[in-house]
Amino acid sequence: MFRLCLLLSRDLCVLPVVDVLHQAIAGGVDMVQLREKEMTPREFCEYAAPLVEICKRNNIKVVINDSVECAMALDADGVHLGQDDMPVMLARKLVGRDKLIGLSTHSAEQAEDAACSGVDYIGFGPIFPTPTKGYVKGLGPEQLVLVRAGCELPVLAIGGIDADNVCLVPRFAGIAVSSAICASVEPKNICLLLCQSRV
Ligand code: 3NM
Repeated sequence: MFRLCLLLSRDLCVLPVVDVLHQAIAGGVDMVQLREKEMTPREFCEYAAPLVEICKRNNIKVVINDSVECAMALDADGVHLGQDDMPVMLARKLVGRDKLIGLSTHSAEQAEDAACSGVDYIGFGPIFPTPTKGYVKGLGPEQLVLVRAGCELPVLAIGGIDADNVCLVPRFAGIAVSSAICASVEPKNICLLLCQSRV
């Protein structure tokens, strides 16, 4: 089970991305997802390779958003898939049993389907509205209770979570956070605050 996943996106960062990553690790993140929607695979691999190394050196799990190919090429710990990405069964064939596969889910039904799909964890959201992915409405933290009822996999609540509203997210869920950490001038302190809410 993961407590705090940093969704690291370069364009959201106020500080240099490597500094954000180091601070987030110092602040207690236990998983990092590298999420870049605008880079070519070549740009992404060059950008991501040193970040993957930093995570490995610090024993932090690192997963790659969307691209099974890049995840494998970079020898990341796994891949995080969306509902429209490669089917989980096929991704598993490629990455093998030892790698993590995460899946984004957006309803209790999708979470229930994920339970028997062979993924290692699910993301569930958006919990709150968030400009990061253009969601003007959140599903609400109370939906996580329904998710838990139909799916025993580790769940990462995602979407609009920050230091002020994290207390509303049930503690059985880990959290995945992007802008509240990346866009902060003090990522370490934000991570410390977010982690405190999970104990
Ligand atoms: N996925 P922030 S919400 C990438 O609901 C992503 O599946 C979501 O960024 C989902 O912490 C989201 O800045 C954005 O809101 C998360």
